[in-house]
Formats: sequence, C-alpha cells, structure tokens
Amino acid sequence: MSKVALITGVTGQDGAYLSELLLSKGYTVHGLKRRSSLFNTDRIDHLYEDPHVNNAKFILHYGDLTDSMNLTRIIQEVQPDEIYNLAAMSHVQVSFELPEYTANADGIGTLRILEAVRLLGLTKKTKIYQASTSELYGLVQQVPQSETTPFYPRSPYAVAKMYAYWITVNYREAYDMFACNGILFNHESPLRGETFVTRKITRAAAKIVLGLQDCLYMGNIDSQRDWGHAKDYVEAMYLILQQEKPEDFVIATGVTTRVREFIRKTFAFLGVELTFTGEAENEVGIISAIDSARLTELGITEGEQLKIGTTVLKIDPRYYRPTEVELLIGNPAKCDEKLGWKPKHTLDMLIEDMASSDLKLFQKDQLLLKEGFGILNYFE
Ligand code: NDP
Ligand code: GDR
Repeated sequence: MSKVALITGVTGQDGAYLSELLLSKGYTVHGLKRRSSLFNTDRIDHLYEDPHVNNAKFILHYGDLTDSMNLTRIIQEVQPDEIYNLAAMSHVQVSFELPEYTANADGIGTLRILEAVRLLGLTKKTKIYQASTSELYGLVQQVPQSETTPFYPRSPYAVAKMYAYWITVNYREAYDMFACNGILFNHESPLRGETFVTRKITRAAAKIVLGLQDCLYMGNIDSQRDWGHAKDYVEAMYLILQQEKPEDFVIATGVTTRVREFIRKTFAFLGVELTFTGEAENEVGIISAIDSARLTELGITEGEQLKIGTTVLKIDPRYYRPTEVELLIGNPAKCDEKLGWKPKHTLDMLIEDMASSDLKLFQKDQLLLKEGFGILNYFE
C-alpha cells in the first residue's frame, strides 16, 4: 500500500516541489487548494491527473485553513499517514497589513489541523509537519541560530507562526502525537512568489537587461539572509517525518548574504556590473560595466537603456518594514547529524537557476512584443 500524504498550501512554491518529491517516492498526494476567481494551480499543473481516471495519485480538494469543518472533513476522507501543513499567508511585509487574517490562518489554522487529527482519533496514524520559520528568531539574540536559540518575533507573521510552533510542540507532548516543526530558513527557486526579494530581483534584472523595465525599487538592501534552494528544503521536510522520534529541526545552509550582494550577483550573472553609491534612502545602483560577450552568450538583445552610467536601482522606503529582521544565519548541525541532510545547491547555483528561468520567461515576452502580440502589464 502506498503512503498517503495531505499537503496544505499545495499551490505554493514548497507545495509544488514537495508534491513532486512525494509522488516520485510512490505516495498518493492529496492537496488542499483555495478557491480563487482565476486558476491558481500554475505551479502544479504538470502534476495534474484527470480525476475521472481511476487510481489517481494526485488529488486536489478545495479548502481553507480558516475553516475547521472543511479541514476535519478532508482529513477524515483522506486518512493521511502524513500531513504537511505548508499553507500560510507567508509574506512578512503583507502581514503588517493583514495581522488578524494572518493570525487566523497561520496561527489558529495549525491548531485546527492538530485538533482535527486528535478528534478523528488519528493521533497514532497521522504524522504532522508544521512549516515553522527562521522569522521566529527575529531580533538577533545569538548567531548562528539553532534549535535552542530564543525566539523574538518581529512581525504579525512571525508572531502567528510562533503560536503555531508552540501549539505543535504542545500537542506532541500532551497527546503523544508525531508532530514536528521544521524551522526553515529562507528558500527560493524559480517558483518563488514574485514579491519575495530574490524573485523580485531576478525578474527585474532579467527585464532590465532586455529593456523591458527601467528601474528596480528596493527596501532595506542591508538585511542578511541564509538562502537555500526550495528543492533541497522539501527533502528535509520529508526526512523530518521519517525519523524514529518526533523532533524539531533547523534547516539552513549556514551561510548568510546581504540583499545587496544577491542583487550584485544576479546582475553579474546576466553580464552587467552594478556599483552602489550614495547613502541610505538616496543610495542607487549604477551600471559600471557591461560584458557584451556574456549578453550574446545568453541570447540577450540589449535594451536601449543598457549603458554604462545608467541608474537601474533606487531605494523606495515604501518597502521598509515597521520592524525588520536584520540577520539570519542558521546552524545546520542537527539536521546534518540526525537527518543526514545537506543542501545540494550553493547560492550561485540558486541565482543561476532563478535568473536563467526569468530570463527565458521575459525573452518570450520580448519576442511576443516584437511580433505585436500583447503588452507588458505586470504589477510589481
Ligand atoms: P507560498 O506563499 O508560496 O505558498 C503558500 C500556500 O498557502 C499557497 O498554496 C497559498 O494558496 C496557501 N494559502 C494561503 N493562505 C491559505 C489559507 N487561508 N488556506 C489554505 N491555503 C492557504 O509559501 P512557500 O511555499 O514559500 O512556503 C510554504 C510554507 O513554509 C509557508 O507556511 C511559509 O510561511 C513557510 N516558510 C517558508 C519559507 C520560505 O523561505 N519559502 C521559510 C520558512 C517557512 P494560494 O496559492 O491560493 O495563495
Ligand atoms: P522574508 O523574505 O521577509 O525573509 O520572509 P523577503 O524575501 O520578503 O525579504 C527578505 C529581506 O529582503 C528585504 N527587502 C525586501 N523584501 C521584499 N519582499 N521586497 C523588497 O522590495 C525588499 N527590499 C528589501 C526585506 O526587508 C527582508 O529583510 C521569507 C518568507 O518566505 C517567509 O514566509 C519565511 O518564513 C521567511 O522567508 C523565512
């Protein structure tokens, strides 16, 4: 009998990679997706199976973390061996604008799943993975951050996730459930949501070199993040639920990088050298060299504004957060020792993957525009 997994947040970045991984291991995968007025399954369309076919291995259900009855019914129907609770309002800055909803979905949503498993009498059958986050560490207490570092959350998102973290620990201890937190540091990919910083940068850099965008507007480019590749991180999620004992794990690379360095490396990959000048809100990024051979190698038809001396990056305080998390660097000692997990991608490999994927995406748009089909109309 193949194992059965239920993934909440299946339409998100991690949901897509985790579905691929579990299907490749022979699981039957049930996914919870939200109703939306437009299709929201782009990231998992390649996994779609016609529901009219018998023995489908990938099955989607409408659901929402704010609806207890819906969650209880689906868990009852699916009888999962493993639940991966990945659904969340996951944008830190947006959580300042939607604090109550974030608390409901990200905090109480986790309780709803744990309680459903308990009430349905599945505590001995169903293992639960909770998507916890390095944002819990917030204001720097000690670095590198490990499983024993104290939490100091700095956003409504992080505070909601802190509730989710502790309620997972509490249900494990109170009801002897196999419920674990993966405290994952930032992980990115070509499937990353467009408004997270890495994807915003790789998209903008690709558009700028193709002449489809003039300028990239950024917030705090001095914060530091421990960035890994989402493909590697979903393997860690799986491994956490395959352990003998339920435990919480930090998943990180152990390397931290400033946002400005991510920007510099992305442009460099695309053949453009950026130099930063000025202070604070007046800081700008200016093109200081162009590697024409590299542009040709990448098939880039240079945009007209791609000239030395052009300003392509400005700071917009609109993107500053009311409270910022300045420095994240994880200590991966425990996941290395107990899970045997190590990241396979370096930061340079991640940037290459993301920037080449976005370059291809916008080269297609450039071609369509040249042939008179469509207009560029992306909200940033
Ligand atoms: P995404 O934002 O890409 O995906 C979030 C998913 O949750 C989407 O499928 C979204 O649906 C769904 N969702 C949002 N609100 C609800 C709701 N109320 N009910 C049901 N589904 C909902 O996030 P990631 O894939 O990057 O992250 C996965 C999880 O891991 C999240 O919980 C995130 O907070 C956490 N995390 C992420 C890290 C990262 O660096 N990526 C690091 C640490 C933790 P829709 O597609 O309809 O919007
Ligand atoms: P983060 O990711 O807040 O770490 O949360 P994000 O990519 O949004 O920000 C990283 C850092 O970049 C700075 N920054 C900007 N961020 C965005 N989004 N847009 C900008 O224009 C910009 N300019 C500078 C931010 O201030 C921040 O310091 C992510 C999410 O996936 C969470 O769900 C997850 O829990 C954590 O990672 C770990």
